[in-house]
Parts: sequence; C-alpha cells; structure tokens
Amino acid sequence: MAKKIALITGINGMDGSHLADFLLKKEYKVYGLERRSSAKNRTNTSHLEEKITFLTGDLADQNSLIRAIKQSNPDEVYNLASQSFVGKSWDIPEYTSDVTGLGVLRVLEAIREYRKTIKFYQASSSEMFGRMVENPAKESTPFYPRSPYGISKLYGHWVTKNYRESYGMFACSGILFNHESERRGIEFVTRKISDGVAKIKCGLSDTITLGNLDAKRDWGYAPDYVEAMWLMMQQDISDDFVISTGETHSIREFLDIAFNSIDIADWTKYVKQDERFMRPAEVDVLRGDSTKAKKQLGWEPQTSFKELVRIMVNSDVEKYENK
Ligand code: F7E
Repeated sequence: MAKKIALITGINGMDGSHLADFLLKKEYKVYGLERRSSAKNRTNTSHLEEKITFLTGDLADQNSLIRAIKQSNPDEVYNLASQSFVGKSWDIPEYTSDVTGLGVLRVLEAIREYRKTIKFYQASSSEMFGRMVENPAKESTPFYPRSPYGISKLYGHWVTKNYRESYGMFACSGILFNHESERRGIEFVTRKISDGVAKIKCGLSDTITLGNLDAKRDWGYAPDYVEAMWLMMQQDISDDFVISTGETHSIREFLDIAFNSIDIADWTKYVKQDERFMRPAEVDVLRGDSTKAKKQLGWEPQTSFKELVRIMVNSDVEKYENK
C-alpha cells in the first residue's frame, strides 16, 4: 500500500515535532512547513532532518501555501502553525489575527483550490473558552475568549466548521487544553519553571521571575495529545473534540512538584513576581471534559500531572548537567 502523506504546518514547534515523530512511526511520508528565517529554528526537529521534507511557507502568504500543498500532494494537512503565545498577542494583535486567524482560512483555501478531498486538522485551543461559562468545558460549552489570541483561534475554529458545512470538506478541530513537554518554548510558564528549577539545581541561577501564580490550567503531555489529532483524522466524518485531562492545577502546584523533584520543599525564596508577566485580561481557570473523545476516538491521556512536571524538570537538569 502506498504511504500516506501528511503536511504539518508549524513543524518546528513542540506539537509539530511530536506529531512528525508519531506519524513517522505510522509509516507516513511527512512534509513540514517552516517559515523562512535568517537563524535556523530546528531545535525540536534536528533529529528529523533526514527523515522528513521541509518546505518553506508562511500562513501569511497564500501562494506559499498553495505551492506547499502542490509539492506535498498530501492526504492529511495538520495546521499547527500560529502566533501561539497568548501573552504577546496583546503586543501584536493584528499580526496574531492575521496568522492565527486568517492563516487558517488561507490553508483551507489552498486545499479547496488544489483538492477538496484532502483531510484538514485545525489546532483549536481551550483559550477559546477563556472565562469558562461552564466548568469543565465540553464541545457544546459557549466560548468566551479573553485575548487577541483566543479570539483569533475562535475565527480559525469557526472557519474550519464553515468549510466543512459549505464545501463538504473533511475539516476537524481539536480543542486542545494546555499540553506541554520538554520541547515547549521557553517563554511558556511550564518550561520557564522547569528550566529555571534546573538552573537553580545546577547553581546557574537563584530565582525564577513569574506573573500570576494563582492561574489554573488543565495540563497534559504533548505526545499523548498528538495521538488525539491523528485519531480525529482517521474518522469517517469530521467533527470537533475537546482534548484534556479533566484535572486543573495552579502554577503554585506546578512549582511544588518541580522544586520537590530537586529536593526543595519551600520554593518561596526562589520565586519572584513581576508585573511584566501579568496579562491585561487573565484566564483564571481552565478544565476540560473529554468524554466525547474517550467514547468516539478511544482516546485518554496517559501521563499524569506529576509525571509531566518531572519529565520536564529532569530533561532540563540533564541539559545543564551535560553542558
Ligand atoms: O500561561 C500564567 C499566565 O503562557 C499559562 C499556549 O499553548 O495554552 C498555552 O497558553 C498561565 C497563564 O500558556 C507566567 O498568566 C504566570 O495564566 O504557559 P502560558 P497559556 O497562556 O495558557 C493554550 C491552550 C494555547 O492555545 C496557547 O497557544 O501561566 N503565568 N507567570 C505565566 N505565563 C508565562 N508565559 N510566563 C510567566 O512568567
């Protein structure tokens, strides 16, 4: 049987690299779309350089997307690219709307132009629930985004649904709650903590400076979550699914486990707070209900919160110890 072909946008991000690993194990031919950059950004994908084909393209450039689809001729397109940092979306709201919102429309248009039978996955986000009208949130929960990022994701979510209904395309959305791994960008709170804790352990720093410690998130492990993306794409009918652990933990709890894994019980003297890391409008708590994914996809998270924190801290400690 011919190999299935997948095109992943945002290949160099945490999710892009984990999904490529997953699809290679399933014997896919994988193409990864990356933006042109004067400095190469393949920290997460250097191990994939001989295994996948990188294409240059940009969610802000319609023709580059049409070309990437023609070059790869995929069975499945996973749209994981976006301006994904919520905090920065207030500083660059127009760019965020263009890439995270309109970028989705551009990928869908490229598919519609080239071949409508290509399956499309949109990385929707729990940030669309924002001020949580219902806790835990499920597929039918009304949205209430709280940032330019969340609003842009909502556009992407609805345009995906609209192309499904307008053109009969297979276009599904995974409403993924926070998911993290040792490949997470350093600006996100979990990695900032794991990296900071590792530096403290190795004597390279004495403090971590954070914003709001009381925010609560439903944190899962990214390699578990990319499997859910793939499962959604193997269905006969496209649909939307919430992917989450069903648990919520505060940043303080994350700090407890992270410091505990380097044998520090009281972390208060190591953690400072700074206004710079506070957001103009905060999402105080997120928690998801993945009953539908469990029933219809047979998907369940495999990694506990405690394991996740430990995996991240151990990986950063190893990184500094090897240096
Ligand atoms: O913030 C608080 C911050 O930036 C988590 C993205 O993948 O998940 C992610 O978005 C919480 C917030 O992730 C710092 O205020 C405190 O309440 O790690 P984060 P996020 O905003 O939840 C969703 C599902 C996505 O879709 C996004 O693309 O942590 N917080 N102190 C801090 N956050 C950061 N970044 N840095 C701090 O110093």
